[in-house]
Amino acid sequence: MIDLRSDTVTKPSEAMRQAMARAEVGDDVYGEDPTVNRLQDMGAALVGKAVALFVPSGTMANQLALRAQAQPGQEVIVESRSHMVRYEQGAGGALAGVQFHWVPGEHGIMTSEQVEAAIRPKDPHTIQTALICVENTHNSGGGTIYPLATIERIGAIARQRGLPMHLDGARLFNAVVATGTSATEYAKHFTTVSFCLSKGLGAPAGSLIATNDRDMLEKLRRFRRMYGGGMRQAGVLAAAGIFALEHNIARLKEDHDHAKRLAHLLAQIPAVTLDLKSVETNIIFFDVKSSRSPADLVAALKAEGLLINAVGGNTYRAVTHLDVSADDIDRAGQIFAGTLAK
Ligand code: TLP
Repeated sequence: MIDLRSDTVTKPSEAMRQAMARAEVGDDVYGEDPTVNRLQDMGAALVGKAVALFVPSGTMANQLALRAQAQPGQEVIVESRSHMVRYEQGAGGALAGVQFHWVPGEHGIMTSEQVEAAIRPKDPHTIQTALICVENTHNSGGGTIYPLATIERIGAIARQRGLPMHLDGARLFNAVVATGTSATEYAKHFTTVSFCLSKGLGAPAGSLIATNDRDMLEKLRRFRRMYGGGMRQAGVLAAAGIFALEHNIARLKEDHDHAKRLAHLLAQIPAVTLDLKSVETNIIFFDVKSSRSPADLVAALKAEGLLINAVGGNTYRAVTHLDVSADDIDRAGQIFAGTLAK
């Protein structure tokens, strides 16, 4: 089966499993797991921050960032199709008690003018803005990369208005590899930066949230405990994260090349509408005109050995990752064309 539903489906390689099996562990709620501590130090250094916290998921990293940097009843600026809006089960409202101020970006990218206009005035009637969030790369935007200049402009506005910023960098390293801009350069405008080990980097679970502010780290640690994310001998998972950071960053380029190749194959199919320029990293969104319903088309593709996600309307998502080869990509193109021709 060629599984292009997400880069979350990657399975730990044999070498990664060996690193996990050998991991030295301790109780991480006491701060005593040496492998977790090493991963946190590595992760912080990679994004140019002083400290980082290992958490079970990207969702928890985002939620801790919201909980630690906004008060219930305050407002958080987010892009309207961001993961925090679409895919976190309303946790921003349910757990942090914040209201989201949605900004509709182009392919998920907000402009600094839009962000500035969304900041609330400091008058006694108006809800108060607490935090600005940016998602890079932007998942629902199509794996799109924030131009560094846009982040710099948003950062300058945030500083001027005294607002912290959080980066949902679930796929930050895809942006890094695609542009050559360092993670530190992207991260320096943000108070908190999260990135996932369990997407294209290939670890089975885990994310890191990094900051320069040690008081912030302690807040994040308290809220991690509150949210049930304090793990014990988590070094077994952290070892997979270390392996991922050591071996799987540069190879993300292969995933990007595969995505471009697949996009090119799909775009040749008459029933498919796909903007080739929109494919910047490892995520492809496209529309299909078909007499089948999306569920039926997904099932028909599955029967031929290809998994993709229908994401609403006539739109579909395919994501490349380290468990798909160049041959798989060609095969996926053939399956798609063959199934739509039937
Ligand atoms: N995204 C998943 C699904 O939840 C949609 C996927 O298959 O793409 N931020 C961004 C930008 C993400 O894309 C995701 C996962 C997360 C956060 C959350 O990560 P996890 O799944 O570890 O909670």
